[in-house]
Amino acid sequence: QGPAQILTDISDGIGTITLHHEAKRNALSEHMVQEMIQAFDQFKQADVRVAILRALPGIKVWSAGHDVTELPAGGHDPLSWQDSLRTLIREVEVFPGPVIALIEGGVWGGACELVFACDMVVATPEATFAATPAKLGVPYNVTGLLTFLNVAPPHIAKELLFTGRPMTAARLERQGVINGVVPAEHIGAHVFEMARTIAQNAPLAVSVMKEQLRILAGANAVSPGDFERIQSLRRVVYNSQDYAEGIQAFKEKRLPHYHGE
Ligand code: KGA
Repeated sequence: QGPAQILTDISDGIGTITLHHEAKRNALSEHMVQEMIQAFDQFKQADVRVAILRALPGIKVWSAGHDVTELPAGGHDPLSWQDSLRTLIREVEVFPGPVIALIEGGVWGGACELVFACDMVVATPEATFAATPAKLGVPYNVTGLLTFLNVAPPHIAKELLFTGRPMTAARLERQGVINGVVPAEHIGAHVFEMARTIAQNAPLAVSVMKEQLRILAGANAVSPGDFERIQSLRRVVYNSQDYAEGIQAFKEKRLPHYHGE
């Protein structure tokens, strides 16, 4: 199994998960994701009312996103239902209490979606957020795109997804995508205060509202035909040479050469 890649803490009904695999820039490996799922289970048993998802204070990279070495080389859906990132995001969405993301440093790719899938997001002024599927040639999946569309205005979601460039916390706060920007020295206290306020409220009311909001946010009527069309379009992308090139280039630490085929 190897050493733990996260730290957990429970106090006053508030559970904290701290990403702690700095050597790999907190990439969301299968290993780390399994540990996070176990932590959420432990929080449920301990009647945790609010969860906080963070990395170590002062960190430069909050998370580098999906562990690219675990993405299939080609010919397979890189973001299928059982994929570790997808499993983790569902876990956050169905956790009975709110999950607050506390962000210092850069947030990349799948980690950007994970953070946007949290119920609230507070970041330091230096934090940045990048959605990278276009950089790697990855056909992002349907619920994944919906996470972006449910929190960001369409033009901002598209700028994130099409450019793959990091966007500042200040810009995302102005757009209402994240809840607040708080200097590093105060962010811990700020988020704990937010969590304490929620933890003092009626847990059933909070958790049932969260579940209702989750169901409403996913209530998009896509016909079976449209869904199959989306899947077939995505299949063209993950079967392409460009997808294989994107993953290979990452592993070889070089820029990819894309040809659109
Ligand atoms: N997956 C696997 N390993 C990773 C990784 C990732 N996403 N990101 C970094 N690493 C490894 C890297 O290979 C190196 O390993 C170590 O972490 C330190 O990275 O020491 P090793 O064995 O060589 P590095 O690059 O030296 O650190 P840095 O100079 O501090 O730069 C940090 C950043 C975050 C800027 C850099 O590591 C980076 O660009 N990482 C990739 C970010 C990214 O594009 N993520 C998107 C992943 O895709 C994704 O989530 C999806 C599904 N998507 O976009 O669709």
